[in-house]
Amino acid sequence: MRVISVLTGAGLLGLVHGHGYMTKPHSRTRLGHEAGTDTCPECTILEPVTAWPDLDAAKVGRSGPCGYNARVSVDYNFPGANWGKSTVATYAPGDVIDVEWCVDNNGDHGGMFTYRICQNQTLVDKFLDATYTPTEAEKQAAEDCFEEGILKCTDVNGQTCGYNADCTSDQKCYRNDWFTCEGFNSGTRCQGVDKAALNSCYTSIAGGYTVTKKIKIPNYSSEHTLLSFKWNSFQTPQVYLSCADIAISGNASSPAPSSTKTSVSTSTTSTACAASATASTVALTFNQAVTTAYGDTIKIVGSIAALGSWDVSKAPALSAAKYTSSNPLWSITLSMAAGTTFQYKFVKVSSSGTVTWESDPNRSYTVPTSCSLTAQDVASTWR
Ligand SMILES: [Cu+2]
Repeated sequence: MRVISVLTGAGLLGLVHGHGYMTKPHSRTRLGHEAGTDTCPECTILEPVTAWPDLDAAKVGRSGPCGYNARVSVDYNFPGANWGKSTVATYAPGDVIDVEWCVDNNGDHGGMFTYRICQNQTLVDKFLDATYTPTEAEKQAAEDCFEEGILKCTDVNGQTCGYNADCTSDQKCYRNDWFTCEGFNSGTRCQGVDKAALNSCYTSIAGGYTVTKKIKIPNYSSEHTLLSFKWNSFQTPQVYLSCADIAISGNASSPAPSSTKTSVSTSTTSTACAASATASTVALTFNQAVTTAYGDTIKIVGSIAALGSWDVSKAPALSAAKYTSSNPLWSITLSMAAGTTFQYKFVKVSSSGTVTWESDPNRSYTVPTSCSLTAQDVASTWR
């Protein structure tokens, strides 16, 4: 089904209308595109289905929780040559991370979206075996598990979580645990979330806009699991699904080193602070000014596991949500234990995979241990 009024005057463009897919962390779909296998990553669509106003009404069918791109006949529900065999990011339970998807300029259908983790490893394992294609029953069982494991907007402290302007309070879409695009009828739509520049992320049809939100990693650990993205379109009977392969390990809320505690307790002014033990972690926001070309990604790689242990493929990527031509800012917020010391650099990864490192020496940083400090900005410029 297509919306005829949109097609009027749009001609053939309407027939190839664009859509969206998860870009950060790198979804299987994004990796498929970057490997040249998938010429239209934003075209992984479950259709036609009831997408609105009941967000969970649609059965996933062959699309499963990770998506099936019928245009290029790629099933993302099992590992392919260039995706799914290893994880693209490692997080700790309780981490608050930036996640991003990309909406095409010609297929911004409005609606609502969510990110999910299924905590049934037995179910998820069926999607991690390159030699096995999950059945539709297994795909639906996993989808049901993902629906139980939504990572609520409201779980992230300080994040604004609203209701969708196209949803009325008597409808099933009236919920703020999912994320909402701006109103479709108001014209701002999903691109209104970041208000990012055209081509701030890659789509094949009309250029993409980033859509960035924060999620909180659940208290769960797995060497290899899936983060599933689901976008329910308001305008069209379509649902968009993609998955990223991630690991969850460690403990984000570990207390500061005991040596720090000892020194704090000797100070009379800090005694109350030590007792309340508030600043065990600090939300560090790295704002890196760096001009990039279309398709580039900026990552932060460093000496600790959260920064990939100097492995660029495991390093977290920054978001270009704040990027403008006059203020080329890439940023990321990472939750780190107070007192942690590490070295790092920023790297630029081109769309072809070429990695460019910042010049020496390494940057270094120690997470502050001040009791009242829970968030800290770290600004820098590419060198
Ligand atoms: Cu579409």
